[in-house]
Amino acid sequence: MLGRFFKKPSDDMGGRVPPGQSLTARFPVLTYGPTPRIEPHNVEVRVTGLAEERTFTWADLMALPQTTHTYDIHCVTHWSKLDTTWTGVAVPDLMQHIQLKPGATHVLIHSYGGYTTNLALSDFVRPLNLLAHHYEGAPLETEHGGPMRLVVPHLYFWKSAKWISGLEFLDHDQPGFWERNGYHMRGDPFKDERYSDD
Ligand SMILES: Nc1nc2c(c(=O)[nH]1)N[C@H]1C(S)=C(S)[C@@H](COP(=O)(O)O)O[C@H]1N2
Ligand SMILES: [Mo]
Repeated sequence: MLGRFFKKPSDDMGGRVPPGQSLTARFPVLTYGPTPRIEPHNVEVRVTGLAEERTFTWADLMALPQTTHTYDIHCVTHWSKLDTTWTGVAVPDLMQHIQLKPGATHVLIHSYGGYTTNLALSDFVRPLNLLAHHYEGAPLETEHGGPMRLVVPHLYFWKSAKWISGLEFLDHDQPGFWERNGYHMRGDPFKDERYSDD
């Protein structure tokens, strides 16, 4: 059944397919729990914790530089998808408007609906990371995290929080939803960092 949609790469596509992953041309939806439906004009991203508290409205985010990137994504459930194109606010551009407090080393990403995931600042503040609102040139579908999701392409896709609502800066690493349920704290697909006992 799965063989119809997932094909084992004949090679690793020049190093682009991590160990244990198979390519798909589809775009599976993986959501734990109900799908929150938020109108773009209601989207807010709240900054809390070890940073000057502030809230980015949708208008604030749209007024920032908009960046488009094409790259590969890797889900811990063993599918990878090559050459996905996303448009949104690059995290370093957002960080220009966030004043961190001394000691901040990590960020816990919050989503509408209660999902969370953790990142070291060195994994969060990267030019390829986007607060994305368009996928393949069209507004991001609700199921895939629209109006706005994080995309962190160098880590497994569970780090790419859909329906992003907040950034909580911390002086320690605090596990998010899947990390509390056994997933790896970092999740580098090229190191096969799937589960916390790996
Ligand atoms: N808010 C939220 N973000 C989430 C999830 C979720 O359940 N809720 N699932 C994660 C997981 S496990 C994966 S693999 C990707 C799936 O994104 P997709 O449904 O667009 O393929 O979203 C991640 N972000
Ligand atoms: Mo996932």
